[in-house]
Amino acid sequence: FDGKTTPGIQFNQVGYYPDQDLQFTYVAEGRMATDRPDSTYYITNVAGDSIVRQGYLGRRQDWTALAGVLAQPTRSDPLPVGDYRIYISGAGYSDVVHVSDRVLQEPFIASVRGLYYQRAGEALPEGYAGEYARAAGHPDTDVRFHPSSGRPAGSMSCPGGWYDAGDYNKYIVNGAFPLGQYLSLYEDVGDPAPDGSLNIPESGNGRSDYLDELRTELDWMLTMQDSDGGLFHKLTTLEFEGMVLPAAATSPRYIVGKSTTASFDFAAATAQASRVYRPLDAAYADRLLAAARRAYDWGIAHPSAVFRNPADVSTGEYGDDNADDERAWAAAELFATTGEQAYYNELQARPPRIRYHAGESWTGYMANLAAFSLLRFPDRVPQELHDELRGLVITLADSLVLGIDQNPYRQPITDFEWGSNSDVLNAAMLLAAAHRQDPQPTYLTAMQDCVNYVFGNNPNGVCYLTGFGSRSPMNIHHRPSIADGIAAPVPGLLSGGPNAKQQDSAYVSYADGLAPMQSWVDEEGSYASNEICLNWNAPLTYVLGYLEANQ
Ligand code: 9MR
Repeated sequence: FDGKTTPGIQFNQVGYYPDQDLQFTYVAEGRMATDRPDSTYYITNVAGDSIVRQGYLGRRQDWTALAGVLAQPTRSDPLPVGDYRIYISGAGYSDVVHVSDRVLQEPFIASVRGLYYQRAGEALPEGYAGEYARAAGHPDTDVRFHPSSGRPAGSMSCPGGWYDAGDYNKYIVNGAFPLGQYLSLYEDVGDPAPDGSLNIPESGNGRSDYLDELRTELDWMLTMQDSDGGLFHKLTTLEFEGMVLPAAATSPRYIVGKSTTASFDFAAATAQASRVYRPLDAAYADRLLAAARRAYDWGIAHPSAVFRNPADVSTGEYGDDNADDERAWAAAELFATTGEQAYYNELQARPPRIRYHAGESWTGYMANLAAFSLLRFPDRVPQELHDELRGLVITLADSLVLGIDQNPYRQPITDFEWGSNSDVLNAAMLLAAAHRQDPQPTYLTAMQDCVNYVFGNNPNGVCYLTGFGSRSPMNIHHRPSIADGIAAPVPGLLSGGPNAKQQDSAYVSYADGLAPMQSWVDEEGSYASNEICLNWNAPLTYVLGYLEANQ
C-alpha cells in the first residue's frame, strides 16, 4: 500500500457487520469507467501486504443517466471482524473498510446526539458538547405575534425545542414529523438510548436519555398551541439569519400563521407521545393526549387553513395544500392511543394512502407513519383495515427491493430531489415495516443496502453523515458549524444529499454535467444539497436503530 487511496472504490465507510456481504462499487477515476482489462479485486489487510480474499468485479453497468458513471457493483462474501482495504489493479487501494459487530451503534448514538446540538435557547457546556460548546441563543420568551397568526399585537413565550436545520427557526410541521419517526423507533425496538448513553444534561436522572431528548421538542411544541386548540405554524425570523452562532443571531422572532397541517401533525405526534410516555409519566401523557385531541378537533373544524408564507416572511414554508395525509396520521395515532370509534370512522372514510414519495411531496410520508402505527397494534385495529395495510406495506416494500436489485448502487430511489438521502431512508423505513410483518432477511439486507449508499457506496464516494467515514461533508450548510471556527462540522448530522434541481446554483459551484445521483457539492452555501435537517436525521436514526436492534 503506497499511502494513496482512490475514491473510485466506493463502499460503506462506517463499516459492515461480520455476517453482511461487503457491497462496494468500482468506478474508474474521472467518473467514466472505460474498459477494464483486469476485473479482479483483492481484499487485503490495511497495510496491503496480505491478501485476505479475492474475486471478480461485478458486471459493468451503464448508469450514466442517473449516476454519471459506468459502475461495477460488487458483492464479496462476509468478512471476519477487522480492518481491510479493497485493491483493484490499475486503480489502487480503497480507504479502510471496517467490519465489526454493532458497527452502526456509534453513528446511531451520534445521530441522536445531533439533536442535542440543535437545542435552542440553551447553552451547550463543554462537558456535553466538547469543542462544540456554545452560548445560548434564541430565548424565545417574548416572541411577537405576526398578523398571520390571527392574534392582535403582543407576544408569547415559546422557549426550547430544536432548531430545524441549518437555520435557527422552529417549525411545527417539521417538529412533529421527525418526532413521529423517533417515537416509532422507541415503539418498535424499545428504548434505544437508555439513561447515560447520550451524555446530555439529563443523563443520570434515571430516565431514558432518548425520551429526555425527544421531550425537548415536545415541550416546545406544547407552547405553540393556541387557546382554541389550533397550532401556530412556525416560530421564525422574517428572513433567514446570517451565518453566525445562535447567541449572535438576534433578529426579532415571530409567531407566524396557524394551519390545518400543523394542527394535525401536532395531534399525531402528541397522541403517539402520550402512549410512549404513559408508563413513565402519566400526568405528562394526559397533558399530551388532551392537547392532541384539541388540535385534532381544530383541524377537523378548519380543514382548509393552508399555510403560505406571508409577503414579509421568507423562511421555510412547510406548506402543503392537501392535509389528507396529516389528517389520516392524526386519526391513526389518536385511534391507536384511545381506541375510540370516532377516530376509526375517520380512518374508514379516508384511509391513509401509503405510498412511496420523494422530494417536494415528502409530507406524504405521514400517511406511512399512520399505517406503521396502526399495524403496530393488531389487537386494537379491526382485521379488515389491518390486512389491507399489511398488504400495502409488503407490496410496496417488495417493489423497493426490486428497485434496489436493479440499481448498481443498490438504493431504491430514482428521483433525486431536496433531501434525497432522506427519501432513501424513508424507503428503508418501509422495508422495516414490512420486516415487522414478515421477518424476511431480504428486507434487512435491503435496509443495509440503503445504509451502505448513504454511508459511501454512492457515485460521490461520500459518507453523508458528518463526523463519520473517511470522506464526509466538511462544509455542511449549518450555521453553528460554519460560524464556530472549527474545521470539522458538528458531528452526527446528515447532509440532504444529491438534488438534481440545484435551486442554490447561484451560490455554489456544481461540477459541470452532474447526473442526478451526483448532484451534490460540499460547500457551505449549498442549502439545496448540503444542509442538515431534523426530518433527514430522524429516518437515519430509525434505520440505524432498527438494524442494531435486529443484529
Ligand atoms: O425539505 C424542504 C424541501 O422539501 C423544500 O423544497 C425546501 C424549499 O422550500 O425546504 C426544505 O426545508 C427547509 C425548510 O424550508 C427550512 N429549514 C431547512 C429545511 C431543509 O432545507
